[in-house]
Amino acid sequence: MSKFRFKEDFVWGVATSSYQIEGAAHEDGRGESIWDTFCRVPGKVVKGESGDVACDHYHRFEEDLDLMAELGVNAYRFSIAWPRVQPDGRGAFNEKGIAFYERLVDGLLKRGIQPFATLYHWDLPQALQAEQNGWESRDTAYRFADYARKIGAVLGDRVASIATHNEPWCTAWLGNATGYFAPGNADLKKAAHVAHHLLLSHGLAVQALRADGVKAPLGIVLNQSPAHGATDAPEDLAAASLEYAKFVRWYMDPIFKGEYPDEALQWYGANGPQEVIREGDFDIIGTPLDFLGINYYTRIFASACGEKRPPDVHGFTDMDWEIYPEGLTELLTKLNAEYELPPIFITENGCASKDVLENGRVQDTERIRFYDLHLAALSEAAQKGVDVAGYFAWSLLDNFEWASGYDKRFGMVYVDYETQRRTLKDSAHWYSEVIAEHAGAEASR
Ligand code: IFM
Repeated sequence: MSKFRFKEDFVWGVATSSYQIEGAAHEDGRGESIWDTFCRVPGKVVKGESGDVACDHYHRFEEDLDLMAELGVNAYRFSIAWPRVQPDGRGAFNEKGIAFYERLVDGLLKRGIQPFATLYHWDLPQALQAEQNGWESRDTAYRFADYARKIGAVLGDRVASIATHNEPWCTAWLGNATGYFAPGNADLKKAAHVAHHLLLSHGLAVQALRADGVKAPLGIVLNQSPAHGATDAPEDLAAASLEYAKFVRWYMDPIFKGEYPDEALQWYGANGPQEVIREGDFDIIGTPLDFLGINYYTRIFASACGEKRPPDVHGFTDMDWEIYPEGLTELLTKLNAEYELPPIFITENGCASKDVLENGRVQDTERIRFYDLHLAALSEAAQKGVDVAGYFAWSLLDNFEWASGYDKRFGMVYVDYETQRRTLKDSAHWYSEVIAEHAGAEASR
């Protein structure tokens, strides 16, 4: 009997992204991405690591598909590397790159696993960055829609869904306001312009795919957290409200309400997106969606007087992110009350831990506890009326964790990067049992 209560056709999946696992960075005509460039900048990535080889998934995808089948997942969320299929981000497409994703999708379908594709998980073709400052340029949004159209034409009848972007907040904020991610800009105004063009590109891509008759459900994936004040003092509550407006509402409001939140616009002041917003943009951005993907990891803990650490209730992950499962229920019920939402998928949820492979086993009990707590919180949200359609654990494999390199392990499957040998961790066996129990409970309903 499953303790998690989800709907009958609930989607149980695992997620990854192209640059984090594929490797084969210089093979079969793949173009450079901004992450290839960024990884070469000294000091940007821990130990100067890169996704050049990563999990070598490009060569080992069949083995990885077998692992998914062994886990019993019914869905796999992956991303397509734009520079692998269109090396310069415009013009000619690379047939070999496209063929890789066709093999991947067909391999999933053969194993009864639904392919959930994401078009952009941060690996912008470097040529677009060099020629027109990437997402700072409005034209990049149109280039993205062309690329989306090609993927729709090739894979649109075989994938279970297409998400335009993964976590545009990270692209805009970490890539352009703090410089922590590629392309490494530290300029608030750039970040605001980039965010607007990302949203525009999302709407343009959805419109283009629909115009072409693509039947796969279309959506976007946003990273979200509820925000709490460190205390109940009005200044702390105001800080929390502002962080929520910058992090969550900045993306939700344009998509579902046709405007940016005033509170955040005021905070941006002259650094806001006003110069790049054109008439009609919000109609494009607000094109209706078939689903919303939410990536949930932790909550925002805001204080008016700089950083404050939350109390240690459920502990912290190896990223030093607070484990706060109740935030998932809170976030989803709040969103459900505030917006007209399409069905929701939790498209990422997971934790990094200091895993050790010993005698062929990885006893990642912390990760099991993390998943267990979050699935319970998700189940509670479903009981409270949120239309929860599925859950994707982040991640199938240990992989390249961006600026943290390979130091942080998020996988259910341990990867020995020397040998590329994969080992199912205890959490993988646990997840497999949860999925089987749920299927059993459904069958006996
Ligand atoms: O690894 C990332 C992923 O690429 C996007 N969401 C958060 C994960 C963990 O940091």
